[in-house]
Amino acid sequence: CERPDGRPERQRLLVVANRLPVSAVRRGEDSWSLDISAGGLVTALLGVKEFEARWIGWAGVNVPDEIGQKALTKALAEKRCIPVFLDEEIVHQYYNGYCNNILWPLFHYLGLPQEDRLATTRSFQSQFAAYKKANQMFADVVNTHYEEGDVVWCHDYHLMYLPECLKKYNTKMKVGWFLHTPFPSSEIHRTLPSRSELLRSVLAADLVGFHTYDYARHFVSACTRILGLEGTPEGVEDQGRLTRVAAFPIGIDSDRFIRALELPQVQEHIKELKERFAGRKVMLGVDRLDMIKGIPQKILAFEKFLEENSTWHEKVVLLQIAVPTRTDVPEYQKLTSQVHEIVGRINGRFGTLTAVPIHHLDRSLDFPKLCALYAVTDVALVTSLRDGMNLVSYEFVACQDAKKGVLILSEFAGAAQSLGAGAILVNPWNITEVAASIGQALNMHPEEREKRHRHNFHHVTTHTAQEWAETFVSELNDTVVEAQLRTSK
Ligand code: ADQ
Repeated sequence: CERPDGRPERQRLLVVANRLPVSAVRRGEDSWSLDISAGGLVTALLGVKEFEARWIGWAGVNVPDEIGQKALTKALAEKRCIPVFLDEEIVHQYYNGYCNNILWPLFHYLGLPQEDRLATTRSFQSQFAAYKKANQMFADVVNTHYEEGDVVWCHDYHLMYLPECLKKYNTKMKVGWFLHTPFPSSEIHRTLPSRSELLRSVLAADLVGFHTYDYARHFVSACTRILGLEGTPEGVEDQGRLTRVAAFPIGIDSDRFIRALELPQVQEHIKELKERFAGRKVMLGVDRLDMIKGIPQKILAFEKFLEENSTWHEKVVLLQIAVPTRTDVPEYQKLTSQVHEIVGRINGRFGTLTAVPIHHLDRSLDFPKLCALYAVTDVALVTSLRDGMNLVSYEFVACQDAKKGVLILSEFAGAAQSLGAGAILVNPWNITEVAASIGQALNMHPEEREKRHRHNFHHVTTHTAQEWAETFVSELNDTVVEAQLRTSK
């Protein structure tokens, strides 16, 4: 069954990401239970109906024995998932080491902690070797399952070495690579010892995508300055071969959030929350507990607001929901204690027998509770120090059509470029400015709130996750056709 352009009706899409969209728990020697773990990427790709998608990635567990591997492979196949088995040493060096200790902070402009700097410099080569080895293992699995005409879509900073490995197997494979984090200024990228190898490998892809035009521009300028290649409006050219580079801003499945608000369970939560916080304005933060999210900065700005606005004491509450991540990493443990300490101090300072100003939860909320919280919020606070996009700001807007609450948004989140006209943009490092914005948001006239909300709601409901994925894959198909035409001339 073919379309007029010769492509099959439902093209096969191999989505390659470090983690599969399911969490696996071993129940016995040869039995596993699987849970779909929802996140931005999972929701985005589950909503895309045009393709027959298969996922390739690590299941997040060490499975050293053959019986376990066979059973897990079989269970995952029912969910259209294909595992890459990584042993503990590789995970330690590739995932904890090179990905999370080197690339993640670097791409978010965060330096390494002082005490880790030298240690990281020493272990750099072995971690990069493990990174390449892991990427090669992903490539082997892709190559085994690849069929002619498939589109291979590689995701994120974990797999920057993958495009080159794939093209070595088959130059005709259609390969796209998308980065979910920011791509930093070339001056930052050039500090990475493996800077050239990573850029060259990414350039082996046919299409390279980023959330914003700025990240794309940083990437092209890194290729120009570090590799001496020519940057063009279309991308990067190397000896007549063009790698297309462009911005593809991600979105959410907005309908899923809007529909959820009608569910009786969500309505029930909304009622409870309204009763619980009656007479108080609700401010909300929802983040993974990560350095990049600027949680201490957000809480300090709220403290400053309370210091300067005694009339608001007991009339406003900040709910900060922070889901712990990378809990085995000392720096993340330090961040958790730091947040707890600041929250304790502020609650001690401004709390009364009947009300505390901050409710901080170290946990994930289920979808109905999350939607209800978004819906009752008056002001959402997103203070990321850097963030590729930030989907929480999109989810908040999707749930606010009744209330028309205000979004305070860091100018360092990619979302600032799409929701900037409706949000109050802030520099999260400037707590005086953030505190003033909290006052502005709480006192905003309903007409202005409505106008700002309309702008953001329109954007969030028209630039969806599905549209993002379809645009990327269709651009990838077109890029490959154009390249074939160019070489056949
Ligand atoms: P993240 O850094 O994880 O994603 P974000 O885009 O905000 O950041 O997505 C987080 C997701 O997790 C949201 O869907 C949110 O609802 C959920 N979540 C967060 N905290 C939660 C909690 N306490 N309880 C329940 N759910 C919670 C990375 C990049 C981003 C980029 C995305 C997608 O860092 O910049 O936007 O990928 O490309």
